[in-house]
Amino acid sequence: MNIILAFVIMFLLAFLQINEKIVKTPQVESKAEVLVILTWSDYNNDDIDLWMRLPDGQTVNFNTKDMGFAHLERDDRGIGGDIVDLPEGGRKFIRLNKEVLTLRAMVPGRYDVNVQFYNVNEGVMYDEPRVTPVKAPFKGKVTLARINPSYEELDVAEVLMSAPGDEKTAFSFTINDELKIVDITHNPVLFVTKTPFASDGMGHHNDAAGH
Ligand SMILES: [Ca+2]
Ligand SMILES: [Ca+2]
Repeated sequence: MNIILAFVIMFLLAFLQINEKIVKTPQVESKAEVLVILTWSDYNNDDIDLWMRLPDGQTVNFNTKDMGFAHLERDDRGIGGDIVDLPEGGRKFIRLNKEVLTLRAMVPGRYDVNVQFYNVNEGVMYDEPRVTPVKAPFKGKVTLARINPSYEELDVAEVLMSAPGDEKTAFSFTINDELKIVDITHNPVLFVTKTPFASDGMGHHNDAAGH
């Protein structure tokens, strides 16, 4: 056998194995079982919040991001946080309006997922001053997806955000004893506005119960 050809084949096999590893890495690192993804127009400046009520009644939100197996990856504050200071000086906008909540385990029980309009951020698109920001009313999109054994979207809900303080139910779902997601409903189930630090509709913390 031509020794150069043999080397070429060995190189290609090694290369393919490396590529295969790169492709597989995200699955290996992903420990999430369920994703709940909130997105809204990247050209809206306002802060809206994703909330989940767990079977034990506790909630995951911007103020309590980590509740064991349930975790909010990031509180997106609309335009706040989209401004990135560059190491060489200056600023760049990375316009993104997205919050992701993960369940790392399938814990049986009923879950409620709501979105609340937290506050309005006035102002222009600093980097694109001729672009008019999207203003309320606007719609948020909430996706419910399973990760294992493969990515599967189970529901996509739209929530209309009209004014600060608005609370809308995206969906509720049950994880049953067979660890399947069943009984997805869209009936309004309000729990956010009862929480002390939720938006009071005035665009700031409602701390009436806090002092
Ligand atoms: Ca937010
Ligand atoms: Ca943002």
